[in-house]
Amino acid sequence: MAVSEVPTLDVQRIRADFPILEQTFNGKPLAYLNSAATSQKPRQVLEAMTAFYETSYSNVHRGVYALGERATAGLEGAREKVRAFVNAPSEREIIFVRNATEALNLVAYAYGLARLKPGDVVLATELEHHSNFVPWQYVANRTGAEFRVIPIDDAGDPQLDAVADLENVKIVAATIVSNALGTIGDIPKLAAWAHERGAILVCDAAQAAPHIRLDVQALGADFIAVSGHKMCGPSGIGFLWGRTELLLEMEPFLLGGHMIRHVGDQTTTWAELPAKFEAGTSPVAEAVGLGAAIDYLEEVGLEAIEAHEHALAAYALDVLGEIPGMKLYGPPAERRAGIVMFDVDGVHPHDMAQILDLDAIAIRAGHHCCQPLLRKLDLPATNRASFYLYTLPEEIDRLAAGVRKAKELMG
Ligand code: C6P
Repeated sequence: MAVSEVPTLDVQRIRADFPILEQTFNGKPLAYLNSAATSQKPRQVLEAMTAFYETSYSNVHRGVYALGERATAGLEGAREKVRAFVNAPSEREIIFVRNATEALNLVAYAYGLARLKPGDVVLATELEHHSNFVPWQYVANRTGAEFRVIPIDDAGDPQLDAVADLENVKIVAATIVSNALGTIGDIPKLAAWAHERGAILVCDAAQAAPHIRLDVQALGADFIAVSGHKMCGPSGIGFLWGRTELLLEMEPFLLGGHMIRHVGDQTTTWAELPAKFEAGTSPVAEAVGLGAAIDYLEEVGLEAIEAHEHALAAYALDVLGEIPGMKLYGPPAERRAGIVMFDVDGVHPHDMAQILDLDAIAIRAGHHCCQPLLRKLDLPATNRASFYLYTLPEEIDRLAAGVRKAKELMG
């Protein structure tokens, strides 16, 4: 193994926290290289959820009894952890949702659909995951606004000159970290560009929150959307952060219990933030799990995780780059999270993933929910390996050996 940079993480000690990684498939240890799809969960998160269910579970904000208060404290304690995690000015700006997709739809419907009109322009980058592309395309079509795509260069950076002359830009949608190329975007620059035009910037932080330190006050975006399951938390919970003034102006997205102040026969008034956007029974145990995941990531250190991923990305680009017929996409390692998208001459990406699976190496094949990007690259599908705090360089060696084997088999 020839990793020259960091890893400052004690990866073996971290791996001991992840029971799932102890398994073998086909008699071989699991090399889970698909963390961008979803991360694995440490014991600390699983135990926090079990303990919560065993001692504190109840509905929240409703029961006037001790157990209900305990459950409410669990939910609201998690909200405070999320607030601190992204350095939001207020807990009222943290809205719990199911995942980043729901957070982005919330903004598209409650902000976009309500405000856009013919003549307005909505921009999304060519790098976007469908979750930060399709909702904007849809609300633009519904309102008569124009939907335009910001082209990107080979590193994944948006080419703002191409859209600089557009007038009436109202919304710019951009990812902080690409799930396909791994590119870490320059969000403060993009926020300044959007704000100069009187537009808001809606950021997809699904791949950023797990891997790099986020500070919403320094980023300058107006909304960010996060999924808990990609950052060591459970599935079924994510969050939207938005500026108070925008959240206050917006109409609700989902209607029903908990989000009301007064229900009259003809009209209803809305609860305060964040309840206005949290209709129905909250994902309470999931929030507790997300809070435990944040504690876990903070204890390991986001900066150490990011450095570890840069080192792994650099190593992967080196060892995969030596394979004949290998095509690698995206920016240099220091500008990307632990994500490497590749394509090998003569081996279909789905065959590649299946052959690697025989050696218990799990990677993703397909369009990665980024059809606009794949169209630009003129490819129907690629492979993607993605790393996290528990990934070992040896697993990347196994990936490279598996890719060579697949080439021989298919060649
Ligand atoms: N990307 C991947 O394999 P949800 O499904 O709502 O938790 O996350 C959606 C999403 C939004 N933005 C980005 C940048 C993402 O990467 C994802 C999820 C997974 O790349 C599944 S398609």
